[in-house]
Amino acid sequence: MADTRPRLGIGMVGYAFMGVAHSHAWRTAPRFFDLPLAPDMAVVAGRDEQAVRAAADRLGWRDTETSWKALVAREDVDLVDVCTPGDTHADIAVAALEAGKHVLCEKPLANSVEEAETMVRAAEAARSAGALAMVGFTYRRVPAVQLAKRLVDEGRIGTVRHVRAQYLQDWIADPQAPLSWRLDRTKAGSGALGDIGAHVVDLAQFVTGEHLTGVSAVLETFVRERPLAASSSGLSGTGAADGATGPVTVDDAAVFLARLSGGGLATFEATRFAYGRKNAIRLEINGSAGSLAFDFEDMNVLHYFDASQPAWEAGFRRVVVTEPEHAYVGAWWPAGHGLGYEHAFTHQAVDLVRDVADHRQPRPSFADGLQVQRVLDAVERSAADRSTWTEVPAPAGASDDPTEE
Ligand code: SOE
Repeated sequence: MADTRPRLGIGMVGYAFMGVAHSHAWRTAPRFFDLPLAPDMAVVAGRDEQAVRAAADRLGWRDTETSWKALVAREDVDLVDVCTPGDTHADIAVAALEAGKHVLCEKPLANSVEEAETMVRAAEAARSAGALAMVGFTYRRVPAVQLAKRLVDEGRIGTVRHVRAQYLQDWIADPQAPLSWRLDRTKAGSGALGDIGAHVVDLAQFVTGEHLTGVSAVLETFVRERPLAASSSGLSGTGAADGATGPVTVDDAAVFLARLSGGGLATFEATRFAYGRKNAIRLEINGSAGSLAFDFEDMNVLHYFDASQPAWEAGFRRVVVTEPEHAYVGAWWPAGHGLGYEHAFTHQAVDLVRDVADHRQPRPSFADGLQVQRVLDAVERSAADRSTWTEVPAPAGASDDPTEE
């Protein structure tokens, strides 16, 4: 039966991990959700013609380009999906918005506050011409996170006193893990801070409805030299090249305190050195009337403590967030069957298509992305300012120099 819905031509730039996740979302969204527009996976762009052609065949894109500028210029592209490293987000998103295209840009929005501000200005200018922009903080669209926000918004935990947010991974805890673009400041902008810290900053602000007003931070790079990946040293195959190494120019871990606009206190941790933690996004919120706790490694569950319970029966309630009443869940499986990492990307695509059809500003907006970028920048400035650090004298006979045995 012919699809009578208006077409929404999608053009995606980049086809690595995020490109794969976004492609899955564009393929899946119209099959599980009623959409007012029909997403058309028109074209994917990548510099290597043979590789991008193979990616298009594998991921379901109709055509390819080897230049993002050519993709942006195409008449059959209405929305540009930016799935590239952070050093290209601003150029691609601004060009697309100026060409009147809608934009979905992966997180973090940019590699600097200045770039993010430029992107916000372009988004504001483009909106008057009908083009809309969203930044891809997908974890907001996990049903358990949506439930957490609903409980906060309904006052069920009262005034927020504490937020405890962690994003723990371990994929480079091995010093022999080779260099990648994520460890190169010129490409990634920062390390764990911008890659995964950005997610928990956005989550904390989204769920509480508050913003961070100030931070005090430490950053650390534990492993400063790493083997070059064979592919980047001109050798064939993957894995480390023989002996060649290169510098790590980003943080391996970020730890910071923060104050929230509602008066509460927050602690954040983002690290890629937490052996055993693969993608552990943990958010605990303690309020004046209760608490919430979420762990992405158990992503279909939200723990809720209602402080009004009588002491003899009080305890955290383990809510299995798989009922049709829960956000997005009704489109998927019966209660108890659960969702995964990829579903939040599909929810992101669904909401963006509906926002475009209704000419509604998508959230998180580029302005939301700029707020996160300002937090990241404040963390880096705080970490660089040792004047706020209070030394503790080493115990007698001990050294506080980590390089000394
Ligand atoms: C980091 O390893 C990463 O790939 C992030 O960059 C993504 O945003 C997150 O969804 C999964 O982990």
